[in-house]
Amino acid sequence: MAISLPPLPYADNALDPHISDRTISFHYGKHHAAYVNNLNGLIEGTDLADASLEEIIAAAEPGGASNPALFNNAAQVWNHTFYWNSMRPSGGGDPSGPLAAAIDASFGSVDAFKQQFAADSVGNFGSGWTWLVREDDGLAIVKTDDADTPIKHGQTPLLTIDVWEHAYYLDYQNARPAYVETFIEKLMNWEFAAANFAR
Ligand code: MN3
Repeated sequence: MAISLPPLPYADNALDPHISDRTISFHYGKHHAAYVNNLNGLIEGTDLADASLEEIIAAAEPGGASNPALFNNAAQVWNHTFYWNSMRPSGGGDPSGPLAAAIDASFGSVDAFKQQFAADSVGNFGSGWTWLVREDDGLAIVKTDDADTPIKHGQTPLLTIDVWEHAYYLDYQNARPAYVETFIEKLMNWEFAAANFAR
């Protein structure tokens, strides 16, 4: 059973004007779809042909000798699906309930979290991702490079922002800080984060 491209959780133009349907058409329709197609080509006829995405990620070593192409494509499929769900139309605002309490405990305040998340997203050199994750002793912000993903490192992702240039260049050109600020203030899906936190 091949890995499928999950449908977007909203219409192609639902995040406009913050993320345009033109960006979605390339980022989801070309980049994310290509990772799915590449992955299916890599697993076809192998003992991973019927494996879940998470099983494939666990079976491949990031950058290791075993199969970096397998890891990169599988992790990028997983990361992008998580990214689409990390945004919603009319998102932003503040968390509530147990997640808000956990953010206060780990970062001091929601505003302090937002400042650190923005700084780490802007400062993540090159292509990668910035994540809010749950670790054994609380919440943390982690940056990953290229396709790397927290699920490979025993962390539970709650939210992510894609800071590869293809995520924002059509709408923001080189202005990554403007994309990051818009993501936090207008798009961030706290309900998704809270649901992941409650697992
Ligand atoms: Mn991307």
